Amino acid sequence: MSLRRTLTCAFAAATAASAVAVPAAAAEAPSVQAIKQIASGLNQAWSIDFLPDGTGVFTQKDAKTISKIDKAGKVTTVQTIPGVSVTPEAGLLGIAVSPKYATDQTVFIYYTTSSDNRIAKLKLGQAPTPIVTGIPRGANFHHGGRIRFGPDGYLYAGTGDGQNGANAQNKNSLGGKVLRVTTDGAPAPGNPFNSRVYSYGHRNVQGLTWANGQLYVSDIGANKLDELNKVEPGKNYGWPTCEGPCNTAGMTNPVKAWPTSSATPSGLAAYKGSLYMASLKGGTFKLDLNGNGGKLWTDLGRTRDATAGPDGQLYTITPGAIYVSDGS
Ligand SMILES: [Ca+2]
Repeated sequence: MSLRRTLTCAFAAATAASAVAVPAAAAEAPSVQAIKQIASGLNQAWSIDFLPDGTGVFTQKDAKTISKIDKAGKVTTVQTIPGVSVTPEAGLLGIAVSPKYATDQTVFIYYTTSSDNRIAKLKLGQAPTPIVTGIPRGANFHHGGRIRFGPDGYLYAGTGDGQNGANAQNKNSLGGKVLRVTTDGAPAPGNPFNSRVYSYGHRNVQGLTWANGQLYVSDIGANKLDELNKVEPGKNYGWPTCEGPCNTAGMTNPVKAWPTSSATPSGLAAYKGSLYMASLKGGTFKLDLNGNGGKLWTDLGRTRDATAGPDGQLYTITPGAIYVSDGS
């Protein structure tokens, strides 16, 4: 059975069973690819992170839900987040588990409201408390949304320009930035401008990861070039003056760029020495640290997130499903 056929059957079965509760292990891994579907029937799944016991917690953008997925692939919806505004790119987006979860039981989320994008913290099952508000939102697009804790213990967020390129160059705007904050949402100590801003000149950052201590981010371009960037504090990554590499003084070029027709990158993971970059144009890029490489798993269609799990597996999120693999 082809992967496409397997997926179609799995989706149909999941839809018939329930639009919310998701049956586990709906499809077998095709023999030609070392990747296995562990959940299906999801409504714009967007991001996953893990509790200390290995349980996954993931968001569904359009369902506005946080769910758990256990090691057997059993999905349990924990809660629906109130006040979430859904557009083609907006909704309940990123999720990050506190590195001190064992003592603080705190999870962080990034979501869109009718007036902004924001980061909130919560205990699972309880109401969220916003810690960063006023990240610009556009009518439909460029919301950013990925959040990850760095190796320094601070929370990093990739934001979008809110469909206003000027936000990206305005250091007083939270749009078009990488932000770095404490768990209370305050500027993290050592930030370059004594604000929440860590880097600027981004368009729509949906991927963040660290390899050998270096922060890498993916940034979605407009209609020419998408980017993989090595991010340093205080640097200007060019948008909207530059899309892809350019020769403008004071602007930092990407490590690698791809035509927007082939990439449209989202989540980013460092795993087994490579970077895995989700692609909304289908498949997942497997890249070296200079951005060289190609795509895996193009049969999956668009991929939204890539996250290294604590179980040693690579998790791939598509709008409808979750997969695990060994990265090959
Ligand atoms: Ca750039």
